[in-house]
Amino acid sequence: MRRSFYLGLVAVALVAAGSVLLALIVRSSELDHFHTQQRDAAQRSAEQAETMAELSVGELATAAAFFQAEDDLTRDEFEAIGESLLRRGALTATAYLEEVDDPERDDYEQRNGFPITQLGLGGPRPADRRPVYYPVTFAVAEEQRKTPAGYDVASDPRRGRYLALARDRGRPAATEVMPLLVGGAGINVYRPIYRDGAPLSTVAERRAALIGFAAGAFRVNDLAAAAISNLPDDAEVQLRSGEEVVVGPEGSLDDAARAPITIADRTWVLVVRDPSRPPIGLPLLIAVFGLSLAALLGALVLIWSRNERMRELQREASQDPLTGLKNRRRFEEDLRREVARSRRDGSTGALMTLDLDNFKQVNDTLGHPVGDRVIEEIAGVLGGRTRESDVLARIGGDEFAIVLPNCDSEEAHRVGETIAGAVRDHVPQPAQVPRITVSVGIAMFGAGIATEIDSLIAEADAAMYAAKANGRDGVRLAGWLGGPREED
Ligand code: GH3
Ligand code: MG
Repeated sequence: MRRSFYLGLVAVALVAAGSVLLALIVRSSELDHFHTQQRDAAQRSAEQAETMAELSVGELATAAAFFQAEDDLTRDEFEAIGESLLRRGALTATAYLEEVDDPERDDYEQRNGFPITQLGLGGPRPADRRPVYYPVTFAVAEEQRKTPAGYDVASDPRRGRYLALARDRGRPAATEVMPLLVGGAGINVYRPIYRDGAPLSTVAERRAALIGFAAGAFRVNDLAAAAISNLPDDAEVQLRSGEEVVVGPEGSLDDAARAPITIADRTWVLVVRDPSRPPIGLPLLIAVFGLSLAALLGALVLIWSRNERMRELQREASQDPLTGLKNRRRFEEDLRREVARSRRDGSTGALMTLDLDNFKQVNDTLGHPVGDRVIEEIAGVLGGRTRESDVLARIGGDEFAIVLPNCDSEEAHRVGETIAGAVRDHVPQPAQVPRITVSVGIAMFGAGIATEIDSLIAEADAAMYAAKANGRDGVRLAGWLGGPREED
């Protein structure tokens, strides 16, 4: 019983632990799936932003190639190219600035209505070189009367060093995020343009061959907008440059995915956090269901074990510990029930008491343990000679009793003889144990026989003692002792 109880408890613990484990596995796989999706989304978004930037940087290459190939550009040609580059977003602004010799300056100023020194592009034009176009990112006269302001990028130390970097390295350079002249924060990409066919192996050669730059600008907001176009509306997005947040909410986003965005020679990090985490519903349901099942099982195990214990106690209370037969208390209960039933049915039954003959000798000569063993063996013999419906009990030291329902005195006598014969024929172990015999007394009960249980037992005992007195190893019927009993 104890073993089954502990096995039950182990099963309960397994169900509880299993359900919690299953819930955790389901939750972790849901989160894994979610994180993979979030990572893929961040990756896709970064690629999208990169593609947008690459297109623009590519346009710069086109523009650079054009400038490089042309020996010189007229104002009309410049405007046509500039227009096309503006339309395609490769440049944010263009301005054609004629370089004029000093003698022509007045004339130029007169024609254009503003002093060209404002643009920082004065000075004589070298005979062997085409005009140098440094990027002028903004040049417009907002009001007719005002002088237009031009912005010579090379003169700005913050931007100028990226121009120098691009020129010396021979490849596009991206600035850090800075305020753009066209408004908003963003990055500039400068691509160096060298004289066609010039040697470019060393920094010195590249510096000598430089004829200008193609410049592009990306507003970080546009970059972020390109990145988030395929993200859910409620996604939180940051564009980071190192640890600095360039676009998006400050601070770090918990449990977010990161993907690099590389533009020219610089890399930014796109941080994406999708707030629509998978709900905890299913794993919670599994855990609650599993734990409830475990609780139910636990309750069942407890109830079952209590019932088992009760049954065990009942068995112990009605069982003879040596032989496993019914004990005297249980025997009397069963006898009372059988007597009442026989009276109801109008049938008769027999009570048989059996006492081993001279059993004391076995104990005295071979010891109590051997005596015990013999009692057990005889119990086995009696069990083999009784039916399922009979009541067999050990009611004293070497005394047994059998209730035979639905039988008359003749049949009872016959059964008594058979049992006595079986005991006599039994060869007890070990070999030194002498053959055992038994004296049997029988008293009848049931229809027409008014007898209390105690006197019925006393009658059977008396018959049994009569059998002893008659030389033992025999069967006696109670009716033969003191004449027939009174009928009801
Ligand atoms: P009788 O033929 O008159 O019955 O003689 P007996 O020697 O069998 O004597 P009696 O029935 O009066 O005594 C029963 C003996 O059985 C007494 C005791 O030594 C022995 N006995 C009683 N209970 C146990 C038991 O549980 N185990 C063992 N080994 N012996 C028992
Ligand atoms: Mg005896």
